[in-house]
Amino acid sequence: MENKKIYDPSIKIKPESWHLEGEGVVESTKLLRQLEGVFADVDAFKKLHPDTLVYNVQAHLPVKEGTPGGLFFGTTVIQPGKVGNEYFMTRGHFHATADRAEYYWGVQGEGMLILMDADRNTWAEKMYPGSLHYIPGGVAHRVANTGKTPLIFGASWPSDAGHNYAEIDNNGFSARLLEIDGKPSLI
Ligand code: S6P
Ligand code: ZN
Repeated sequence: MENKKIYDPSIKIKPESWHLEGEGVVESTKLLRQLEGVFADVDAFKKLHPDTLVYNVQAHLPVKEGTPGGLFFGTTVIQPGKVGNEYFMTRGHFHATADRAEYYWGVQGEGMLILMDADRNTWAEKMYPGSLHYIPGGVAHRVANTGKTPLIFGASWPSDAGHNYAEIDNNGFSARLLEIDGKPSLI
């Protein structure tokens, strides 16, 4: 950076969709077939098209993953849908550096942030435009879209947090968010 020079930011967020545009944005998508074993109802899972889009993530990673002191920023869009009576949701994870915290916030749509501590106590917080969620270190997090439109949420997390997916892949959360009598319930 040059002394006294005024710059345009190298990255921008679209005001409505929170779509990220600019340098260093990485994108990934999760199709249903990449979420085998995540949903409880195996028969319902097999009946859906394996290429169904469940969610996509954009992330701005200005430093190398693992660098202490940096921050990452992301936008996740989860499509509406269910596998049986279980809402479309993210895979969910603890952080690899377990004590690292994260913020999530609701941008569009309706959903639920599902949280589980190291003792496997599971609870949830409602997500909607403007909801803000502090996820303490040591708490696994997953988001479900409980609405009829795409759920968009933002996230920011430390660049040395990393992801521990194995714990959730192997043991899941201790409760699932199911639609019971038309309403989301943790079962
Ligand atoms: C990263 C942050 C989010 C998630 C994204 C997808 O720490 O929590 O960007 O990666 O919402 O969820 P998951 O569980 O598939 O990584
Ligand atoms: Zn995280």
